[in-house]
Amino acid sequence: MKPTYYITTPIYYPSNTLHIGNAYTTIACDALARYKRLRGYDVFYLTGTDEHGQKLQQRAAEEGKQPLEFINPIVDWIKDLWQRLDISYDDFIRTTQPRHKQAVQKIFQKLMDKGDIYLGEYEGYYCVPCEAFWTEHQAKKEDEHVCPDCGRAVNLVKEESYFFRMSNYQERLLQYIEENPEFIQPESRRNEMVNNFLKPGLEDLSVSRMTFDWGIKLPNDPKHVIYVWIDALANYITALGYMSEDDAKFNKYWPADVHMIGKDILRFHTIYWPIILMALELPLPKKVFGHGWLLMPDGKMSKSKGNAIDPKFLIERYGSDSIRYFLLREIAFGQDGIFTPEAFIQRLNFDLANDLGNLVSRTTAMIDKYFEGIIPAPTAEEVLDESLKETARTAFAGLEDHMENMRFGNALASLWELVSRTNKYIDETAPWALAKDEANKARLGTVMYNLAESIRIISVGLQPFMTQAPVAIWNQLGLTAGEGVTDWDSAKTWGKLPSGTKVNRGTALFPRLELEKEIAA
Ligand code: ME8
Repeated sequence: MKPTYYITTPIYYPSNTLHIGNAYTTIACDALARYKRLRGYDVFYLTGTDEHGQKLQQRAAEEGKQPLEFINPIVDWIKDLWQRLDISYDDFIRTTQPRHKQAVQKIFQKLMDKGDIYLGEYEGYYCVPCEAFWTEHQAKKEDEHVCPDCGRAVNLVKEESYFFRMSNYQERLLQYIEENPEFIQPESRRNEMVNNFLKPGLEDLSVSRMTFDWGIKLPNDPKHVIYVWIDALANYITALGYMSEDDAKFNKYWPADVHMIGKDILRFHTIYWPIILMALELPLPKKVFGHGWLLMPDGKMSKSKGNAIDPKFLIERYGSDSIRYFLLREIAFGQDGIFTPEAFIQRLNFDLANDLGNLVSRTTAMIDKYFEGIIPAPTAEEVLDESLKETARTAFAGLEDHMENMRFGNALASLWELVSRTNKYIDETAPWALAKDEANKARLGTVMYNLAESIRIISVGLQPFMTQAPVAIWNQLGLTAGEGVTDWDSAKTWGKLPSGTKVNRGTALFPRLELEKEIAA
């Protein structure tokens, strides 16, 4: 029996096509899901779309469409994006699917039956873009009322509403967070949740709306629709079949190992969601990781700001591997990071075209030139080779350690230590000089073997991050992917590359780009 690993992305609002900020979360989850699979876990990777709520109903109305008529093409666009980015999700949940709606109604009913939800009247402020409730005190800013999260105008709402008794669970949640320091990550975000939201005390949460109808209706009071955040958060368990006839996946994968989200929605995931789970008497997710924002030089990337970058444009022009690499390498996961075209092109040129791409093409070119394309056997090792092998060991161990702690950028930096070390090995061994004297043939062959073997190890380590480059590298090394040569653990033993196979010099893995020309595009 393999150990299980359940990982989720937020479910995105299909109110618009997605930008690379949304893709960032999904790419990070994909890297982690692939990494865990490579390490032998039975992974369940969930993503999807959050399709109810007032914002979506309004957006559809603006376009003169029914909600689903408006949403469906966007959901198709999103699925197409994930396909182009090689996202290896196991399930895609849409909150308008019957499997989800039925389970959410049952969840709501269960909470009512337990007495956690009661009928009352709501009076306060609502932010439609964030789909969030705020009190007078929270929303007041000088002589107007705005959303404390996004700064936009809020609406005064007064309507009959069902309420969830959040305060009943406040102490338990506080205790849980204190006893489980790993639960909310990074640590600074945990302190913010505890000090700004939990300690001041929780108010009962309004969990139904009456003034619009695009949502899941209350089982016994269909004038109300269920608050979209309760509906949305439940996706993490409804997708596994919780409260359905087939709950095998739920029993197998819950609790989630990690909910990966942006820091903007941490409050919903670390306060509302755990409290709902406690009320349902279910175990809490092991970790909620709130990563930072992808910023543009003029602030947070967002559709409404008009500074969003279309991921499909980037994929078309640079390929999905380059985008996946850049986002994970450039931004320290957990912190904010700025996307600039200059930084993007430079990383592609320096790390991918020069360091990695050149290493592969120089190596296969030399094997072609000196050994008619056949990878020689290593028969003349020298002391110098030990340092290359040692770097392979430490770089790979570093990669694993960083991945275990979701430090994607450091993980890639660790792998690139081996890339750099291997490039340096070419300079140190000077194959062109060895090639001048037939007496050095065995040494030259050993150098070629070591280069190819080092590249093999790099290609194995690349697999969580890139989907095409590893395969292209195996093809160029004449390797048939499989157990013993491309599986994760094969990278931990030097010498797994078979000699005697023929390299295939292909096209450059990553073409060099002209900065000026790309920025103009
Ligand atoms: O909040 N940088 O959906 P959403 C990094 N439906 N990540 C970003 C980003 C940026 N500039 N902008 C967005 C919702 N994101 C709810 C979620 S979950 C039960 C319901 C990412 O479409 C980040 O992961 O607004 C953020 O949490 C998510 O997109 C919000 O997507």
